[in-house]
Amino acid sequence: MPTVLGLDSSTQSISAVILDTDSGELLAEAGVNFGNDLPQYGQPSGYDPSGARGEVHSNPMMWVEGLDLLLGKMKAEGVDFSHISAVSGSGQQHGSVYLKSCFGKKLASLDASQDLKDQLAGCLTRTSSPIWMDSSTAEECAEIAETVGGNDEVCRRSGSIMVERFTGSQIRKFFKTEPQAYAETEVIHLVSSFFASIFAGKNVAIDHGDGAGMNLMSLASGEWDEALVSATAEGLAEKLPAVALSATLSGSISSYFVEKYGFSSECETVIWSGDNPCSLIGMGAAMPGKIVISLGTSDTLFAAMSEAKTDPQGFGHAFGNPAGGYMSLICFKNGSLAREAVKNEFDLEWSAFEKEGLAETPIGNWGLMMLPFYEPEITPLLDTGGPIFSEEGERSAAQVARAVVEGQFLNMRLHFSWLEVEPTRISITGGASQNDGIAQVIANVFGVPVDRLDVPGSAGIGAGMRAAHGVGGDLTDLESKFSQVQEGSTVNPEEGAKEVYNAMLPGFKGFLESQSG
Ligand code: XUL
Repeated sequence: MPTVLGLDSSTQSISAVILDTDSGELLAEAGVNFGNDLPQYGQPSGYDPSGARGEVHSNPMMWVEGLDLLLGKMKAEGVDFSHISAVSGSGQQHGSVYLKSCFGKKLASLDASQDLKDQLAGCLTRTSSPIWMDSSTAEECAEIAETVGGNDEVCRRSGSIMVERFTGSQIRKFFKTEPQAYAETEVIHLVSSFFASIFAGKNVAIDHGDGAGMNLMSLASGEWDEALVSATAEGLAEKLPAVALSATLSGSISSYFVEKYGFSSECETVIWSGDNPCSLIGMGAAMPGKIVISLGTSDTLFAAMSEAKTDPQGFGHAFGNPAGGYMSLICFKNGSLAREAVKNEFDLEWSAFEKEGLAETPIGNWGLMMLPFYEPEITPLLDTGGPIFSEEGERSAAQVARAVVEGQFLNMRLHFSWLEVEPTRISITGGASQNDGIAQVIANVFGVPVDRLDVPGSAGIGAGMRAAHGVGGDLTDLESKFSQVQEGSTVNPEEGAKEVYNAMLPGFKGFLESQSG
């Protein structure tokens, strides 16, 4: 079994893991943080903070420069890329990159003595990429839904109602506002397929996992949905790459990586997927039965599904499962940035969110509830203009620290019921999952044990596992090696906690509804 490279291009960073799929060892890991390592782009959290009217865009050349920086750093640290048999990756979902016809030609003849950024910058027709945090396309969502016959029909076709952060409405907005640049666009990639193309040295396909997050793919057939594509923008069918199974091989690695970083010219490339589908694999949740909560810039809850189920309320989504079949996904925009906002506002350390910190306040916070929406929330769709509390008055830092996490997970519990699964355990991943206090609140709110897995970043590990799967590796074997519960990491619910939250939930629901207008 091979040594593989898994990359993860996320909102705030790009990182890599090298896995030995024989021994189950993590051979190397490294990362580049866009804010810290590439401050010249002025995007401290990985996106342009000056976006107006809900626009959130990133500079795709910052991502590309991040990749060169990452591989250069690893090489300088002595990492030998020549043993890697296969590479794949994970991209933040929904973000899109708009390219001229020269992109394909440039990829086929990249010069290893120059940087990717200098060679590819001239191929963009749109210098910025709308990303998943963007909420500026309500109008376009409504237009597409109306053309296709309403949101129920969009959901039946694509697995989700029209969603502002999904790629379709973003493409329509570009088509309407910059028709000339749209016309010059030969290909529109997702973050995942953009990077996959760079590695393969040619334009490659979008996979079913990430493709389903565009409001353009038919969930039933796994092909582009003609009605949705033509309702989105004129001539779009010709600008979309093919859509393919996640385990699709895309040929040997581009000579750029062979010459510059020492990869073997026989290293295979496997098409990339979205971060949540990759995390599903990395968390060992490819088969139905496991619920995963990922605590990142966004918090997500996902699980494999044996059949494609859709959320009647429209907040949840059905995507392709990279292992075959489907997965559900619910995304909460106010994840780590909201927790961080509380930490910064009260000048707290993360330890304030640990068990000892949260122990200063009781489970249920004396009835204090918070809608922890520092950014307009997407589940549910709600713009409260900042966090709001159920009670007026003075609040201690400890109370607010508890309130933000309780609010986040009560909201999550309220919005996952359409999956109709009664979890018996939950696996958690992402930066904040190592925080015992936050893990305890999750266990208490859901009333089940919470496991931490031995994987440092489930999207990157999942990408590596997908690379191995693409060249014939067995997913069950890979899961047994890379997706094990970290010893001693399980957090059990505290006695009586679930009852407190059961009692709080109707009040929390009412509080949310009172703000929805
Ligand atoms: C999922 C979503 C986010 C991004 C974050 O629908 O929008 O989880 O994938 O990278």
